[in-house]
Amino acid sequence: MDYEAVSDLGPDRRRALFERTAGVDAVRSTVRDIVESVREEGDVALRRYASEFDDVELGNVDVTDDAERAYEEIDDDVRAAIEDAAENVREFHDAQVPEDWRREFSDGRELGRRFRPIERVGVYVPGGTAAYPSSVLMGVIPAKVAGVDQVAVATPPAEEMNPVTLAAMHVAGADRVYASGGAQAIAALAYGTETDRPRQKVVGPGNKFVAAAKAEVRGDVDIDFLAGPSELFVLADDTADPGYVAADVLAQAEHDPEASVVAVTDDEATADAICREVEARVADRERADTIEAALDTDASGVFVARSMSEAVLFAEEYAAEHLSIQAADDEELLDRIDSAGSVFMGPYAPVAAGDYATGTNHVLPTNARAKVVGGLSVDTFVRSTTVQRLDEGALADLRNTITTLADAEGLEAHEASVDARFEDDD
Ligand code: HSO
Ligand code: ZN
Repeated sequence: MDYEAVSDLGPDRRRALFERTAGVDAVRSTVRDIVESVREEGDVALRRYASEFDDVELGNVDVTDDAERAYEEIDDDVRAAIEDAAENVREFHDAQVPEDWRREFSDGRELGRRFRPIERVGVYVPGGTAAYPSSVLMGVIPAKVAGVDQVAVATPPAEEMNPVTLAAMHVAGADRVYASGGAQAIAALAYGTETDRPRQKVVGPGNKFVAAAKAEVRGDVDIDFLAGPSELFVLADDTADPGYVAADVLAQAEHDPEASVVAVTDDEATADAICREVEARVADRERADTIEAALDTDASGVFVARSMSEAVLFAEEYAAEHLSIQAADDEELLDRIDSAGSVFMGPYAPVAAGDYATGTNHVLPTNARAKVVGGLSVDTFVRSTTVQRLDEGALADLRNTITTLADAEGLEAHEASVDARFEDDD
């Protein structure tokens, strides 16, 4: 592969890089039909799609009981790894639990916020060509830490469901497990079927069909954000190890042929070395075909900027799901970037560490949504309520402001509701 100069990028290439849609728009109408069928036919539709898309003759959609069994049966070292990762994820999310508060802002005017968990949440966990027990932890643990009572997880059906994914459901504390995948699973979680009631919020990553289905049900239920195929942006200077950069690029590219992986540096020799390392390493990867397809799209590439400032602007506009900074003045560079889902600082923080085990969440906004939203967290699963208490003096202080505005809005009963409190005094 060859590196390109940032300054040479034409409008089409810029659009592919900065307005990533990963094919979601193209499948919207197919997905709309699937969502409609599940709404109308419930489990019958889920069974039909399981047979059509997953080649599985589905018995029970509910496979909750299999999770505990899988937990007992998997290898000890895999069970220990799930528990280790789960502990770090739990610890990091415990630190996010918001506290209720009340404060007197002026004499007799007390205001506050309280936080309460959503009651019933659905978490989608992708399957397909890989298994994602780690995504089970990332979706379920924050919900449980937030205090969500009923967490249902849906993951694609298989003749033999992946035992590690099932075991992770048990470790994370999922209340229900459903064998359902793709757009049909999102519809089932959102609208319910004979198997289960509708959920109030549906979260989790997935392919373009899952992302399109979430866009479809949004409005009827809450969603987190559209988390599509993986993205990586590496910001590297001439101190970066090109082998590490290449290894991280290949790692995120193996998720999906439509993954977007980008490395930007201000140093030509580093750019060239990254390209050579990618070429040298790709053939050894088991999922080389997927990686090559991802590297081939217009949304991926290795680029040389005229300066680190130009590279920083590129990173900000790209607003990556994962931003890796491998540069001498990494903290300074980070200070200049506001938009990224999760940031990996220095040579010893490969993105894979956060994918599995540092404790941060790996369900993150893609398609430049990091400009407006953060990744999955405890906040995703709580709602806030504001509270106010006024004493008589505080209401008297506000009386004129309230009645003047109510009058300006032509809402006389509002005005009267305040005046009523002072009838005895007037
Ligand atoms: N990098 C993915 C998460 C993941 N990686 C799961 C490995 N397993 C999120 O974009
Ligand atoms: Zn990953």
